[in-house]
Amino acid sequence: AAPARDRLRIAIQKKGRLADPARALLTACGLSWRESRDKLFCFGESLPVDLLLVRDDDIPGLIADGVCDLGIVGFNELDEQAKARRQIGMSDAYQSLRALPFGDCRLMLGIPEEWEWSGVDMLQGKRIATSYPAILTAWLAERGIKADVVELSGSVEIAPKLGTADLIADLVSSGATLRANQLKPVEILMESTAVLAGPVDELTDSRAGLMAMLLRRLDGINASRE
Ligand code: PRT
Ligand code: ZN
Repeated sequence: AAPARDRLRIAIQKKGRLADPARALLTACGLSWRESRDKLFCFGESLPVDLLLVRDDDIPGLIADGVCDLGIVGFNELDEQAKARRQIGMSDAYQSLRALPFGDCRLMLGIPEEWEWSGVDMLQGKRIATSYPAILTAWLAERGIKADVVELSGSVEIAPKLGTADLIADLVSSGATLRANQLKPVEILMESTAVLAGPVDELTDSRAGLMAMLLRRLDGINASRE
């Protein structure tokens, strides 16, 4: 187990879609920070709750390793890394504690506009580009489909045009990116929102009380929104 600490550490995205809403939500929970110049670490002032500003991809691992106690991350990223861990026989190290009211998107299959979608069987033998190989692999296996999963870290939507894949599985919100690349959405693999993630094992030191208080405040904010 990680050593006892008396300050809670929350990882949020440094830059990107979830950075501002995550910070705004934590501010609404009554947290405030003394900004550090490098802005990687923000020291909590109103409460002993510090922020770590990182890439979203790093958040599940930081919780798994006990470096951070909580994180705000897309469920898509959390689940991708959870599935990847399971595929290599590792145990679950984090979980989603609360769904949050931002970061909504869908992980969808996008096929060339000129294809006529006749169902998942037409995926047999195809090459599918994605940044979510573990989710896609599990989804294909559940349906008994053998396809090549082509892992790309970015610019997934141009893979069909480049000839590196036949179709893609990527996040979609408005659908404009698919359209701009002459692709159309045909199948939802996952609905996602930002989530507050935490460890599977409960904390036992003074951080437990801080975490419980934060969750109560969060639930209060969510309830007043409804
Ligand atoms: O630098 P870092 O690694 O932290 O950031 P990142 O580039 O990996 O993540 P970022 O900021 O792009 O997204 C963070 C999280 O926001 C994702 O993990 C999702 O949970 C959530 N989210 C919500 C989205 C979208 N909507 C979204 N539309 N993430 C990405 N997109 C991309 C999508 O990949 C595609 O390229 O936007 C494009 C599609 O958008 P539409 O509106 O054209 O359909
Ligand atoms: Zn990322």
